[in-house]
Amino acid sequence: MTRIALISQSANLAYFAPLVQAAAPELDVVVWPDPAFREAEVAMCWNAPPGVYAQMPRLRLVHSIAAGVDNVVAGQDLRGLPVCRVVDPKLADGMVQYVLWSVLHFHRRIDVAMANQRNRVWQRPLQTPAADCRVGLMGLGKLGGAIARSLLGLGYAVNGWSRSAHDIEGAAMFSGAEAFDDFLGKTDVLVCVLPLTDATRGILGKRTFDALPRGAAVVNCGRGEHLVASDLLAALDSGQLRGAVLDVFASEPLPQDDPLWQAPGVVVTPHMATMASSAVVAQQVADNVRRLEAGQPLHNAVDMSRGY
Ligand code: NDP
Ligand code: OXD
Repeated sequence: MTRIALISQSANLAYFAPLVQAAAPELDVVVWPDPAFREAEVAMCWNAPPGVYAQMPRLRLVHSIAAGVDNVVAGQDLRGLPVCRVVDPKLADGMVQYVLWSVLHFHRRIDVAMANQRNRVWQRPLQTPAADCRVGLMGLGKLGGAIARSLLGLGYAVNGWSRSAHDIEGAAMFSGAEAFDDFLGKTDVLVCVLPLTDATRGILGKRTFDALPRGAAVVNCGRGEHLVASDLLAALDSGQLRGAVLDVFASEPLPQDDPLWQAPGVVVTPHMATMASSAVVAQQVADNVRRLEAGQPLHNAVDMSRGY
């Protein structure tokens, strides 16, 4: 009987046990730190404790419960193990909604209206057509591609930046490090939906902010470690940036004393941009375990040479 271990150092994944069991009754499900995890062939993880796979000699598959795999591979010796992620079209729907709300916040100057409300000021902020608002998407994968198409449908000017070249009708496409500054210079609202890798860590920092037009805004829905928070605060302070919507943080929950909570122009949300349903996650993991056992190619396997 194949054993699957639910592993997280920050969340109690026990709620997945009945869902995985329902999707694959033949599996033996255990929850870390139950010592039985050591004999598991499959690790189903969010924020895995560093070094945990080294304690699992029978391990054959690492499966993230999320779209990102950064926190299931960080600090681990993967010894060539396959790593899979969750890809769910409904996940993209949620992200599209969140990013649309963030873009509207800046494009329709809701941020200005809210600041005015706090001072009882009745003043209509400048309103401009969507076509005049240039949204720059960092990442054009499952999520970024869906965001691009939705925003284009609403009339926004969409620029996209990715590692390899893409073609999305109606959007201006940029790829690679050499095109980054050009992309930034044409962006009013910068949206990050990149995966966290060695190449993208800290990418939302001073150099990037300085290359944006003065008064641009930033939305981070990727990972907290994309952002250099001190650089963001400095850019807001100097007026280089007008505001930021932040959904993800290097430390979650965001610590009580973190300056981002109170920074003028910053909206903090608790990693809620989107989430796959637990039943869908359990089904996708169960399907992949069956594929593993049958020697078939796995779905949504991550290319660990590029880190996503
Ligand atoms: P994908 O793997 O489908 O897409 C990743 C995109 O990022 C691709 O377009 C890729 O380029 C691009 N990219 C990767 N590295 C670089 C780089 N160095 N330079 C330029 N572009 C790069 O991922 P998803 O769209 O499914 O998810 C993206 C991330 O969103 C997740 O990893 C996760 O961190 C985050 N997320 C956040 C959630 C939230 O609630 N806040 C929920 C779900 C996900 P290319 O196309 O050329 O390969
Ligand atoms: C994900 C997330 O990566 O929830 O799916 O952040």
